[in-house]
Amino acid sequence: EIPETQWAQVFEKNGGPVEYKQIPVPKPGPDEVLVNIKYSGVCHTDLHALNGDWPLPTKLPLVGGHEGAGVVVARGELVKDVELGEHAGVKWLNGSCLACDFCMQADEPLCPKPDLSGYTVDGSFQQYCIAKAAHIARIPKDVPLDAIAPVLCAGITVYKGLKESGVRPGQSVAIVGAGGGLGSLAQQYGKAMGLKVIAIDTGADKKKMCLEQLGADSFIDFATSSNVVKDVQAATEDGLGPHAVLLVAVNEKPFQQAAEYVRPRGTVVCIGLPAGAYLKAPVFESVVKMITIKGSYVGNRKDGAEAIDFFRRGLIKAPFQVVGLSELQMVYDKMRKGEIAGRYVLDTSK
Ligand code: 8ID
Ligand code: ZN
Ligand code: ZN
Repeated sequence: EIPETQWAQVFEKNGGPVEYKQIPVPKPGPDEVLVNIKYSGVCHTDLHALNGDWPLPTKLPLVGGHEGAGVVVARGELVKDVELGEHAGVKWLNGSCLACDFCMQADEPLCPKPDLSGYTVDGSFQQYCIAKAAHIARIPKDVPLDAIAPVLCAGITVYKGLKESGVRPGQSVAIVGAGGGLGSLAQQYGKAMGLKVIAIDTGADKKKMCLEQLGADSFIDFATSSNVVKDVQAATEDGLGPHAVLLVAVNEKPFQQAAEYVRPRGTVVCIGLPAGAYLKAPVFESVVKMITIKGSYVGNRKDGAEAIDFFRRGLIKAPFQVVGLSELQMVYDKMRKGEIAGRYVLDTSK
């Protein structure tokens, strides 16, 4: 029995506030499923959407959220291969056309007509959420729904980013923004892939988490370091810098600095999306070091399945804190101040 109404976090205009209130439970279309969301991670992207940070308008009013983990409770008439009761994840890519040049090559994040959860369509900060059946993440029943929620965006994104970097086992990666949601998972995926991890962020809590819980080989505090470039290079065995840099910070500065410390022939992967930011790199060093600078945007369905499988095999353990869906505003307040080590996960039942 699916109820007529449900609890959700909704905002009417960019800038907020977010309002915890009752709204109708949506009905899935022919190619869609309805997922009873049990837990949803809170990604910094949700805050960008609320702020209206990006040159892409959001739906309004909007239910945010795109790390939703739950149970399929209804399906449209065209959906044959998803059973009621199955565990499923609602990801950033809620749907794509599956017919364009990019979708046909499994590059569906590049689809020109995507549905984006918690951005162009209502997302997972509600108890019942719709997703295109073709795009849901399949979550094995032995995987806990609270812990897997952050994997559905943060995990998939950093896993894809590491693959895009071309880095190989035994090589080194600098994770910039290591103490946040994406950064903490990036360290775990990096470790699982056999990489040496240099974590860059700030504060004693994040330092402790990176070194003691996430397995970073070294930690550089960007706020207290007198020379981040030198410190990052010094953290590699031969002093020549890391093979790859994953930029997951919400700040322009490191996007203008990474090219200076990345290793010759190395790759800088841009993932974080600070508002209005520009990349910058010195032409001379970029040329004579033969570096690559690229962007990476979530992952395709297969990346998602692989990222979940890493978790299922016990390779991914990143800290998260569970609070009620009703407490989203508190999470945003902490996120704005950069006070979150790891991820917050919302329990939609309270
Ligand atoms: O597909 C994508 N490209 C994608 C997917 C998901 C998220 C991109 N994102 C984007 C988000 O929109 C956001 O801009 O990645 C960024 C990071 O998301 P998050 O991990 O959810 O944010 P967070 O938990 O707030 O962590 C950010 C961390 O960056 C650190 C902060 O201290 C925080 O721990 N940081 C900052 I701000 N400035 C830094 C600096 N100069 C820094 N760390 C190192 N150096
Ligand atoms: Zn996200
Ligand atoms: Zn498409």
